[in-house]
Amino acid sequence: MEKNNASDFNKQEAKQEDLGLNKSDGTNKFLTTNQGVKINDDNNSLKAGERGPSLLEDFILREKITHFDHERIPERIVHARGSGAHGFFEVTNPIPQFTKAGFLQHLGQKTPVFTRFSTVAGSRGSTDLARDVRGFSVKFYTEEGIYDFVGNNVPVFFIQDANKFPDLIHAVKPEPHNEMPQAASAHDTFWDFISLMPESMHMIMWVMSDRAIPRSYRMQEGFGVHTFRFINEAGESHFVKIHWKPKLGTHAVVWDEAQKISGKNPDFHREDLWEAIEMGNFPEWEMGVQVIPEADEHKFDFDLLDPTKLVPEELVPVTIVGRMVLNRNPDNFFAETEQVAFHPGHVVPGIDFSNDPLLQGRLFSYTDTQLSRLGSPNFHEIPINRSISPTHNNQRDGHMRQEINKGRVSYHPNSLGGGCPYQAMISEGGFASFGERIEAHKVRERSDSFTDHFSQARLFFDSQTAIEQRHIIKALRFELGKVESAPVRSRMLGLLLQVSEMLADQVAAGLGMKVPAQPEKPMNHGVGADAVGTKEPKEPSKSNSTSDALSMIKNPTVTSTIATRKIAFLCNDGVSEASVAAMKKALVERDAKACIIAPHLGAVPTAEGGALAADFSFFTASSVLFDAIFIPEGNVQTELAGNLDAMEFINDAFRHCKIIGAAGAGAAVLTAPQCLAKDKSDGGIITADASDAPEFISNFLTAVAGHRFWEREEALEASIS
Ligand code: HDD
Repeated sequence: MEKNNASDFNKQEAKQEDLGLNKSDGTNKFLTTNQGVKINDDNNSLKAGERGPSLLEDFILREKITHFDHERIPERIVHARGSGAHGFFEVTNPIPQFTKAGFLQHLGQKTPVFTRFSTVAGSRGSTDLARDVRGFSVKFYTEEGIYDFVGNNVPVFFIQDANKFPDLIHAVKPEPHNEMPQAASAHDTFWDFISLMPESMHMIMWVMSDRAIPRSYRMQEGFGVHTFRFINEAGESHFVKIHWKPKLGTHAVVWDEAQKISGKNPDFHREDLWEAIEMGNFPEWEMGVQVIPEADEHKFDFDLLDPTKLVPEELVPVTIVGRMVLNRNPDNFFAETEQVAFHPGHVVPGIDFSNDPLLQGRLFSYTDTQLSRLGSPNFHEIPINRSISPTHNNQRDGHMRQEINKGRVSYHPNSLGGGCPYQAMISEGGFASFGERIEAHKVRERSDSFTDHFSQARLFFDSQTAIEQRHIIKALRFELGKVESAPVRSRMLGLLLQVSEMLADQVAAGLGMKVPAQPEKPMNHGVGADAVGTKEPKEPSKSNSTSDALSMIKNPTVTSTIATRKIAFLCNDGVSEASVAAMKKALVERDAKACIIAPHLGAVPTAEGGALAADFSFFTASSVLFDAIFIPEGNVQTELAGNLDAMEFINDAFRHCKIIGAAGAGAAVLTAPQCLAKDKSDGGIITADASDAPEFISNFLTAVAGHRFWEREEALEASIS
């Protein structure tokens, strides 16, 4: 389709205009059949008499039911559950020295994008808060065609070779005999597989960390995982790792909270993304690159082609090149978010692949999966997938073909069509693969440089704060605690031992087991003695290095903003309107949201004789859906202590290390015998005699900006074991 000229690409609306060609709105229109015939009665089927049988002749009924019967398509085999949004990518630091990709050349240049976030293991209707990796995919509608970034919120992967992907996914999905558990890795088949795959150990550290339970899609990093190549105008190649850093910082919830959110609001992340965009709080990330010259390929003590390894930011810093802003929700979930089809093989000139064997396998898988999911090789014609740069080739026909190709010529070379469409020279933007020199034997083998499975797992664990390490230990205790097979648990302890003795000991203590003296040989090296193509894992390096960028708490991307945070105001009848108003004003000024939670919906009478409108009742809301709580002043606030739901609200907030602000009689609620916070005042509990006490509000806001008061957790469980 010939729709856009080059200047259109500099405005974000280019893709919206393109989608507009397919948009439909029934407002003030007649109801019709799909053939355009106006319908006179959409309530009754055609029958032989009022009480008689329906007639086969009823084409209106048949069309409606037939369409309905076919409304579902197969869900994605992985990443089935997800949410997407439109936006733009803007260059803030052009990098023509590294890549000739047209969309990265000029300062201020904008490219429309559609971005989808997802969980991996669960079905389409599963909870957002599963412990899982999050998919992070960005479709760039560039002037030179579609570029898809298809990454995760974790920079490494479980396996090194795409050949193991079906095994990994079979192991983590619900078990095949009884289809349980849904959206969870805490079951035998997953840990059986992992315990036999030492290469997964680095990824396991990430997935057991709080990275796997993000507070929001808007508060997580993104990583391309593989090493890719950038090719510049001179044809020079640089290896590159792509990062996304969220403007709101990288934050997580705690596991008990995640499980409760899954019950209270399984759409928590979906709703959060949708609401933020609707409210004009557009989520934003910076895109950065770690660039490594070809000549430095072998400079590291790990292999750049190994997807279970990251390049520490201390070794190669991340250079920020642009920002992505998501500023528009889809009009139709199915048409856009469900039908969007990403593919790491959708690249533009200036971006190329490395020989990472996981990436190489992915390059096959993604088109193949769209054929069964979307049903036709014409999936690129679905509006959300359609390039806004012109497409012309000799591919024809197939299910649901939309394009009407003119002329008698559908082959190349041809003379009857004047040789058209014609090939583009490289200087005209034609894509040419990087001419890497390869001289090799055909083998089914892994390089020796892929055999160090533990050093970076250790690097990750050692880089975490004590709080984060405790969360990893608890996650492993939970997950392995759900595993019935003792040999699987024991084998896992053997692997953990090679990451950290402390980690293995602590997990073992939680499981009531002993760490095996010797790590058990993985089955593919031992029990199945004829196994081929695998190698003994290397001893981990003994270096005690750490990387602050790997810790969410130490990570420099943590910001101190409270923008878009949700604060629950616990209000009994008789609450002080002035106290509510003062705190609300301060929050709104900083783009945070205040929600009134009361014993009932409707009007909450205030001490001043007015009324506040309750957003939720204690029955419909829960602390886990908010970032912090505030208990305003008001004479009858102490009665909240007698409300079981209100106390559960406060106790959960305390347990999850949330900031609790309370003023006047509101603060008295915290001294009730049934309150976990009783006698446990800490830096996360901000109280004052009155809301207008000096510094009270600003102290509360500063504490909320710190996300959680983690030290409380230490006090709650004096010892992990
Ligand atoms: Fe994959 C979907 C990310 C390895 C095969 N993958 C999919 C999505 C993301 C990723 C974000 C969802 C895209 C969307 O929102 O529609 N996948 C990754 C990452 C990997 C990875 C970061 C490792 C670094 N994937 C991987 C391998 C294979 C696949 C090794 C197969 C050999 N992935 C698929 C797939 C999916 C998919 C089956 C399912 C739906 C789809 O592609 O469109 O083809």
